[in-house]
Amino acid sequence: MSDDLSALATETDAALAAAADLRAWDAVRVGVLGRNGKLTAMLKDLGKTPAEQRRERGAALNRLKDQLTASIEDRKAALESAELDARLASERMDVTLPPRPAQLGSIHPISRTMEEMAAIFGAMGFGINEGFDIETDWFNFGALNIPGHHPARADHDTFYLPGKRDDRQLLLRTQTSDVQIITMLSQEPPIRVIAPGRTYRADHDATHSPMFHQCEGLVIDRNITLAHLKGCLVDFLRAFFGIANLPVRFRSSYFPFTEPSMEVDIGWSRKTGEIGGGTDWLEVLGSGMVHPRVLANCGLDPREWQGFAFGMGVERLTMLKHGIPDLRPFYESDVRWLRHYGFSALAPAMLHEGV
Ligand code: 2NL
Repeated sequence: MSDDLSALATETDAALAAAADLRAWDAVRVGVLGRNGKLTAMLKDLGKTPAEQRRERGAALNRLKDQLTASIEDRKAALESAELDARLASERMDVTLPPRPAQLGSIHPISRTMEEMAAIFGAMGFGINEGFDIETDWFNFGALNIPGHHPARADHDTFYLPGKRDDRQLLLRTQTSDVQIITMLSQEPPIRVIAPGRTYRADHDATHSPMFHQCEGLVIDRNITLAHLKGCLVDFLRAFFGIANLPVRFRSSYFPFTEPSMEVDIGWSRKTGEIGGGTDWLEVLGSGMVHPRVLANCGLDPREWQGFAFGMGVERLTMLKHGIPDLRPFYESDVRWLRHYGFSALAPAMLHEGV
């Protein structure tokens, strides 16, 4: 082999050995075999070789080309396999590491209280209806016998919305009574329904949130009396608090949509906070016989149909049942608070068997 050919062979082998990755390898390949590569140039120059040496040099160049092509391909295979080895080493998974603990969610106390209300009233034959957070002032006030000038409209610190529906002012509902109005308008009596949901009042301090939850209930049938109301609510409160002999007191009150109206108190100890013990009374819900004008507003003849209704605050009952002292964390989504007061998704809503 002539000197220039063996020099190229030596030089190429050294460059291939020095190529640390496929990019460097490709530069060597192009430098030798590419269009402007050294070997390509030698082949092009074959024509300038004196005729008597041309045959021998041509054969030598072809052998060199085969030899270099083979060593270039060998180097490529070696680099590829080294690269794969490096990836396998760096991406290896250590199956002996302990698993990361799975984060289990929990049921929010508000949701759990509403599930319990649904379970207890459900067992008494009540269904659940849901209305809309945005209502007209007719469904929130007018149908409930609260006329435009009535002070209750101001009491409720209503969020009014720009815009109207059916020529009626839009607002965020201040209670879930809209649900019962819709139920009476769309469903023939007898009716037994509860309406849990979000309600809104422009009121914000340590004990009031502008968004909170209420659960109202409605029963309409023939010959419904105060005795039905009292029996139903005493049973509910005893089941909800899980205290079979919980003292319950009905105290005369006033709501525009019920007549007569009664506030409902349970026995507790102001000093220890214990529900069912002590000699003090704590107001927990409002109730009454549905006002005849409300029945008439919903197309029901008050001489044929009577009923009772009640309303309670979900946050308030949740705080009392679980001894939660502050209203604000209910809406702060602090996972430490939720872990402390939340409920396992697998624990069913309590029905207090035997109460
Ligand atoms: C309270 C008092 C109450 C009602 C809500 C009602 C609904 C219709 C007709 C008559 Cl459609 N009444 N709801 C009745 C009495 C009391 O809520 O203190 N809630 C937190």
